[in-house]
Amino acid sequence: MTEPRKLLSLQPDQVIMGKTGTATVVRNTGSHFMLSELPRWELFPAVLRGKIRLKGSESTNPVAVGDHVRYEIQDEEASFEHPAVITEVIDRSNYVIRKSTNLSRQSHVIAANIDQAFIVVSMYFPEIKLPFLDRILVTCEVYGVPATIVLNKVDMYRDIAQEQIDDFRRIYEGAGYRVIETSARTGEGVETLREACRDKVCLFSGESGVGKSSLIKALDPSLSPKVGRISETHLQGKHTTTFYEMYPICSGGFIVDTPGLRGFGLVDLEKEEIALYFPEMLREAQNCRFAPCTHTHEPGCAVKEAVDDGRISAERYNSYLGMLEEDKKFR
Ligand SMILES: Nc1nc2c(ncn2[C@@H]2O[C@H](COP(=O)(O)OP(=O)(O)O)[C@@H](O)[C@H]2O)c(=O)[nH]1
Ligand SMILES: [Mg+2]
Ligand SMILES: [Zn+2]
Repeated sequence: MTEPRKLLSLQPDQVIMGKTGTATVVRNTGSHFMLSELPRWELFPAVLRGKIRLKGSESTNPVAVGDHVRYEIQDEEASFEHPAVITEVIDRSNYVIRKSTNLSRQSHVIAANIDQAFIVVSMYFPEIKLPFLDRILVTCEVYGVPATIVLNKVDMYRDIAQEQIDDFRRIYEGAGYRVIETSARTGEGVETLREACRDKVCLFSGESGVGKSSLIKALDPSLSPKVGRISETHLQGKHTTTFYEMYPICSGGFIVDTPGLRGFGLVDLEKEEIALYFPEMLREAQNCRFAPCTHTHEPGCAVKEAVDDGRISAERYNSYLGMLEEDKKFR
């Protein structure tokens, strides 16, 4: 909490009861929010003022974890009896949403103001599916959230799959993404990951079972195991009962754990827009003869040329073609 006001230094008739401040939403329990003035980790309860609730458009939660809010408190310190009142949500730099799978088309903001997303994958156990990874990377690009790929469980398959690991790095580093190899079991790469998280608000996402919770515990053993409690199946078709939470890492930085890859729904994209969110295609597309270009059949397509001579990986290009095809299905 903020420094107590020095009430004693004021004349009695100048005493102002209550104060205002700015803080970050670190938890949403349903009945109230917990705020902290990051990077300090001193939580205090807060509630919404009615009008913000009304402003919340089609999203089921107008205030999300990661939101920067202004608050007012009546007393010296907020308490559950007298919580702080959130008076304003400051404009978000970015956010990720999850669309409900039912027909209501409602969306739920998972987290806001994310500095870095870590997309956790494993080459095996569970076996990686590149088109799924590419879809999540596209989603991050659309949301304006910088993504880093974490290739976890390397202890389990490095001996048998070094070549595949090298290929994986070639594909994704070539596309412009950082790849960090880790093992939550042996601790390999954990220090690198810790550095990448330092002083940032981070989002961990990835298929169930890839080791997100294990990595978070490897980063900070004091964090509670309930980090990974939200399961993807639990979320299907629901949109109001899930609450996300931010966890402080002792070495600096904050993590929001999210459920599997389907956890954040694909955004609505027009066919012509998809290539804009493959950074390496965007780079090459400037040299296409026609604009717009779908990069499929057009003569003088610089993207296809780049695929042919290996500057764009065939795997990424295939994911792109798949997204063009399945476009409608993912809405
Ligand atoms: N060998 C090995 N197993 C791991 C590693 N990371 C996680 N696991 C195991 O994989 C399983 C799933 O891990 P968990 O952290 O729950 O995955 P989450 O669903 O992504 O949160 C657990 O049995 C972990 O012990 C790793 O780096 N190496
Ligand atoms: Mg988990
Ligand atoms: Zn083209």
